[in-house]
Amino acid sequence: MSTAADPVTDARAPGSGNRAAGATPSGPSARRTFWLSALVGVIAAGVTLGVAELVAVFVGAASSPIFAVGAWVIDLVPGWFKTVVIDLFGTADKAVLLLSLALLILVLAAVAGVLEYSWPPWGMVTLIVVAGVAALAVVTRPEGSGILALSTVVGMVAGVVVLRALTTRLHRWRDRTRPVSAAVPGTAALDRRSFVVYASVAAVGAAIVGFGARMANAGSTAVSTVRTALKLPAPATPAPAIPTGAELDIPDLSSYVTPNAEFYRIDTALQVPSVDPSSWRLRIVGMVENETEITWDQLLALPLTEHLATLSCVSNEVGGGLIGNALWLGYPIRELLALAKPKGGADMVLSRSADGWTAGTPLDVLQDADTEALLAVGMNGEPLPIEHGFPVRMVVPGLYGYVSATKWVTELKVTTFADDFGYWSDKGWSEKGPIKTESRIDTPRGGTVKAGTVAVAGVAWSPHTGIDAVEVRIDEGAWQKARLADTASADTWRQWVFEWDASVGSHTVEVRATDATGYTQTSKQAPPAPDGATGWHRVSVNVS
Ligand SMILES: Nc1nc2c(c(=O)[nH]1)N[C@H]1C(S)=C(S)[C@@H](COP(=O)(O)O)O[C@H]1N2
Ligand SMILES: [Mo]
Repeated sequence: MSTAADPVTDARAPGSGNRAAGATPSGPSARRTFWLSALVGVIAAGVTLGVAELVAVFVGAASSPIFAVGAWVIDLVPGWFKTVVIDLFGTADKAVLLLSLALLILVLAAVAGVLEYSWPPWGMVTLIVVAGVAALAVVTRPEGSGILALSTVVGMVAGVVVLRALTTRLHRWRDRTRPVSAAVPGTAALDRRSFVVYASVAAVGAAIVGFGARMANAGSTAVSTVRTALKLPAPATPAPAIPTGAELDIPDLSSYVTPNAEFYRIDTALQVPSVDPSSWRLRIVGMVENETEITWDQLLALPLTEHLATLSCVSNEVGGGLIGNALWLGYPIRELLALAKPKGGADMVLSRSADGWTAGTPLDVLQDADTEALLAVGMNGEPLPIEHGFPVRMVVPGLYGYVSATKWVTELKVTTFADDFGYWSDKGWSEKGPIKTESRIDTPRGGTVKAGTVAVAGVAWSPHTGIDAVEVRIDEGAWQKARLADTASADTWRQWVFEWDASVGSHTVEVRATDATGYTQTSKQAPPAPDGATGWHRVSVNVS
């Protein structure tokens, strides 16, 4: 910013009638003052959020107001709206939510600034009310508590101080345009400097402190350090070795086991819950003879089982990527349920996460001796990644994640479908969610290929039932058998390949699978809601 000339007064010099010849430069125009007062509001909001983030480093990441408000919005909006947003933005839905929230805050902040300048104390009142709502959101979250309001309250106090101080400075500067201000000692240049310096320091300070603190909060450093240092016990019952024939080794074909870094992630958590294993507990409550509680150390001391299973999201479109196969390490849930002894009449287990999310799983599936439903602690040879549920989650072969795969799980409530419902089942999704038989073409995924033999390959799944056959057809011709890769069990997807003698031109390729019950995938196109998408995956390929 130039100090030699005063851009404010220079710009409005011609025709401004309120300046006597030879008078000192005056303050900003009315119009400019309006925008500066809006800017004051934005800076005050920035200070509020920046300071709140800073305090949250000490009080706990769950006290961050913007994330608590975001989480609140997620829980409050109706199911159909969520479905629309997820359809439009897919897994970017959270970024979109946070961006909309930031925009709303920007507008409210500008309004607060303008109000405080022209109609005090209504700007302050606005800031306090908005911060109050945010504090309420923080406190009422499932992981919330009264003390967590501290971050927002301290941030709010800092914001009010800055709002007042900057508004006062803006008034002083602006008043230079009025003849009466000649009586006040000083010059517009000095008043301007006082405003600009205060505003810049507050804005830059808030940005640096806020950004730094946010990084610290997002890293949830404490729990990731604990996780890195962890060594899980070896399984008492290891998974059988994966047959070498399970992996076809075709470029662009999904690997049989999905690496953790590539495993899809779906949850409602704007901020990943940080759950320390040393304070983690699982309570088994509800319709049971013995209410049971198990700690992390007790869980690890039990004979653990290793099991390979494919997990899919009900929101997965035909051909979509919301599915993965991993080696899970955990303790069979049926054994824990046997300790708790469910009472007659119960038919559902409502599992609850540290962040309040719930899933309703059929009790008989969890008790079934042939279903490796696990309380999992390990994923592909390491502790669960934090975003995949560290320290403990559920994995139930054959069921979509929304009715079974509770991450950061802390409670199992034995109950009935008549009395309880899981998070999504209350929002237009089916209460039962067996994974549908499906298949996907991974390669070629469209584009252009060379004429001659083309390896068309992909995966097919019907977890817990198993896949018996995969067929491919070209240009809606006759169905032809693809070659199925080996599999470790019926609980995982299977790779398949079809050697296609591709001729020059444009072609369509389709796939369909038949599961171990003899059921062949329906051609009927259905959207994911309410209980999973159906239809044949089809790609268009140019052959040259
Ligand atoms: N706590 C919690 N657990 C959850 C969810 C959630 O929103 N919160 N989403 C479920 C859904 S819909 C799916 S598909 C799986 C996804 O697990 P992943 O992210 O490890 O792939 O987690 C399930 N467990
Ligand atoms: Mo899901």
